[in-house]
Amino acid sequence: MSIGRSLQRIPVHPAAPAAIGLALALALSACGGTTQDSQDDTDSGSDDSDAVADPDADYESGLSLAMLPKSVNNPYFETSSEAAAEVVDELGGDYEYTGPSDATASSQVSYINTVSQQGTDVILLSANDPNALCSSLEQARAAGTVVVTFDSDVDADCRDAFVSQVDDDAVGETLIEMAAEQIGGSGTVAILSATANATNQNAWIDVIEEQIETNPDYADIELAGVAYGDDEDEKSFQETQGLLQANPDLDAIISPTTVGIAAAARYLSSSDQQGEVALTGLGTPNQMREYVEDGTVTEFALWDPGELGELAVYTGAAIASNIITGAEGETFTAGDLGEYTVGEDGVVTLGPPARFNAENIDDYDF
Ligand code: RAM
Repeated sequence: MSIGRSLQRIPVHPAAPAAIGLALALALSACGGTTQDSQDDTDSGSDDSDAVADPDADYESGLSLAMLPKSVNNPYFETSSEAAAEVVDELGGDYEYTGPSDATASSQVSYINTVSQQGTDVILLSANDPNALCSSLEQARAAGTVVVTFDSDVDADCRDAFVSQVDDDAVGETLIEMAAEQIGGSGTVAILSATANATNQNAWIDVIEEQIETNPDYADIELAGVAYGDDEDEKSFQETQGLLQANPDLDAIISPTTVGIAAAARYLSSSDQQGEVALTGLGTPNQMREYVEDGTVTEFALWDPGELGELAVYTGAAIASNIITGAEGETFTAGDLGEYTVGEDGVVTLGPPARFNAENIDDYDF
């Protein structure tokens, strides 16, 4: 999928918070919390080890899907959820968005257990840890629930498929390239991450570190360290302050989390280091607009979290409908997003990231 095609769809999921919040609330109350009887759909589910993919099959109607983000109250996941709810509606299914308020694996376990015990056909999960959720996910799968991770994966043995936003290398390379561009190719950078065990964050940080160590373009860049804001606004704000105090010569902060970059931008915008210390990373245009306008941030990147939510729904529904099993090479059509092929280890990848700056940020609304 090309960037252009991907981004043309963004206005379809405008983040008009009041209207969407109301629509979502109505949709969720109509679903009654997704309590589909586990006996009424014995065909779907990953425990069916004899499942054979039928690429010509239709999506089943009446499927129940639950999205479990890393934590609720994060605009990134709310955008994914709003778009996911629309697709589930189009497919004639039931949808629930549920999860903890803190981004920890231990808090996610009880939500996984609950939706599984409710007989939910498909769990769409952004994981706070690669391994700690595996035993509850295995129980869910044994009970017939299809487990699709999106955004942040678990160990490949614990789920049926992973819907990746972007290839990890592309994310890490984009992040270090933006930072290098913004500090003239040399200087000290620090990373403000989310939680220490988040699979996606750690994969991207690994790529940044490897690029700094091995890519001659970044020979003059030094990594001062990594701080963790836990995808909490206040903690991310304080960690930004800590990074700046501990590294008085810091040239740039890379924050590969939408929560972290917004909090760091808020800190920098009212500090005397605004414009002195570059800030880049992964953010939503709506959260970052004011900081691009006031000169705190030059450029950052992201993908469309709405499309990520849509693709997660189609992937989960395709497995639950036996259109695919999650094996490499299988193909399925994800509505208007088009055709996707399952890659190695059951990974389905949305597309490349896009960069946002003063020239284009007003073209986006999410
Ligand atoms: C935060 C979360 C999420 C990540 C985005 C970029 O919202 O950490 O997992 O993908 O940022």
